[in-house]
Amino acid sequence: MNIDAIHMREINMPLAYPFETSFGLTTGRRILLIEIESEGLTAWGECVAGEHPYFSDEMIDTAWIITETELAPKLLEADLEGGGSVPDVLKQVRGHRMAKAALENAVWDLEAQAERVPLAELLGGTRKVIPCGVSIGIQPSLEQLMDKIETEVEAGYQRIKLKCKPGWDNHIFEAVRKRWPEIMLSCDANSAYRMKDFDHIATWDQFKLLMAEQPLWYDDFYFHSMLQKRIKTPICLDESIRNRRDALAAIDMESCQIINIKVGRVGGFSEAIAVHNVAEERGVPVWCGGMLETGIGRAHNIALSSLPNFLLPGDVSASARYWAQDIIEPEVTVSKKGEITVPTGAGSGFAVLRERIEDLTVRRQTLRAKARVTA
Ligand code: OSB
Ligand code: MG
Repeated sequence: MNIDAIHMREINMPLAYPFETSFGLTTGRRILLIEIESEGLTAWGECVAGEHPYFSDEMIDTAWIITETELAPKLLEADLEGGGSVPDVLKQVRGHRMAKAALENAVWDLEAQAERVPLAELLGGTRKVIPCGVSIGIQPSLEQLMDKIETEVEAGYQRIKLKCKPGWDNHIFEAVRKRWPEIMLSCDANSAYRMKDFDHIATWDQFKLLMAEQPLWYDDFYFHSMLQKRIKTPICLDESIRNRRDALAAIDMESCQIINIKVGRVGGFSEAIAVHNVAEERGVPVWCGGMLETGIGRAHNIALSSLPNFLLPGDVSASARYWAQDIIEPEVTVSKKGEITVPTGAGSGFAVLRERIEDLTVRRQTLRAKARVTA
């Protein structure tokens, strides 16, 4: 399979609801989309790098330049077997995993279309439906938080994850547990705590959280393993896990009992599957994280979540929680049971709304393959 052209574009989309984490507030997204053309087919990928290098060291502008100057030219020269052969083509470039993932995932999507199979099946997925949770940002007040949770619990979501930070933790956990003693509840600190907070974090055990996500440094395993020895609440790692070896190290060191897999964070579907498999072999459940994706990235998250060791509800939720209008059709919807049905059509199973994307585009670039000499 040869790639004839790679179209890069930046779209700007306001979020329907602002999203606040311990590292900042997001009101709208600037998103790098990739469209690849190959032998009459076209497939899309979404780069999940943020507007700032706050969640990771990548941001949309670094992803743009690396894609344009390094990654896309390498991909255009390669003779690909499919999505699984992309990491080898891009391996000379260190890091920039979110930029790489957008390209690799588009190639997997293309391969699924060419083979006329659902992307989920091509990735090794087995589930017909996936269980869904929501990630609820830091709110201006406890009342607003309680209203949000009420809405999501009513909608059927199976797990509520609360973003937290020092000063926005115990009092909200307490209020939520008082009102909903039984819901599946977790928290995500995005690295907001330090060693001096170990005793404080140990008090969370009383709230029966399903997990505490990435409480400490974004690049740490060792101190998370020290913390895990002190608390009963299972630690889940997000930011720290960049690849399969990290997952192995974290599991062996007992730094976590659960892993959040974000396909962009680990560099694409190949590595996401490798993390999934190594966790499965060691009995560690995984779930699929979210990065405020448009429908393009969301469709890819749904396909990935259909793999067997995605045992816990992910942060993959309905399009309407993010966008007044999504850029795919149909929009992603969640049933009253809190499930998304995995599409059974070829490729991602969703149609991309090209006109709507055109309207949102603020920057574009096309790279084409050099004329190929065929024997
Ligand atoms: O840590 O999971 C995170 C969004 C941006 C950056 C980091 C994270 C998140 C989320 C959003 O939690 C989850 C979603 O897409 O709903
Ligand atoms: Mg997280």
